[in-house]
Amino acid sequence: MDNCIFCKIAEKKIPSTIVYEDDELLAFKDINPAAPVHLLLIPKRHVASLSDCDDSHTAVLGKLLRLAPKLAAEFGCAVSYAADGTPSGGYKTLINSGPDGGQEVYHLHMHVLGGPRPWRGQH
Ligand code: DGP
Repeated sequence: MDNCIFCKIAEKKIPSTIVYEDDELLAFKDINPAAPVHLLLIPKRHVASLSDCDDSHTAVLGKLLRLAPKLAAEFGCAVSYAADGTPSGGYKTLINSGPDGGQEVYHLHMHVLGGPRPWRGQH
């Protein structure tokens, strides 16, 4: 997509702090972090939003979801359990869709937010 900022990031036409890349996915740091850890995970192939996905996106959506906990762990936000089962750590995954969903950039992306609270804004 010509005027898509995240396509340009995926094509390395504009700079970003890339934290993961493979053939289908890219992850980079949010330019305006709302939490100590704030990553954006995108499919490289342009699709505007979750609502624009069809069956051809099922596999890449699964890969996006599977990548989130791996990167969260890499950035110190893994969920872990004490011997008695009490959980600690963790992170939030968030996909905004459409104006009422708070979406600002129309290239599907998943936020991964973590680190000690409080976080900024409504995340
Ligand atoms: P959303 O509201 O879900 O569409 O979130 C878009 C996010 O994208 C927002 O947290 C800021 C981030 N963002 C916008 N432009 C850029 C950019 O050029 N580079 C990076 N790294 N992040 C950006």
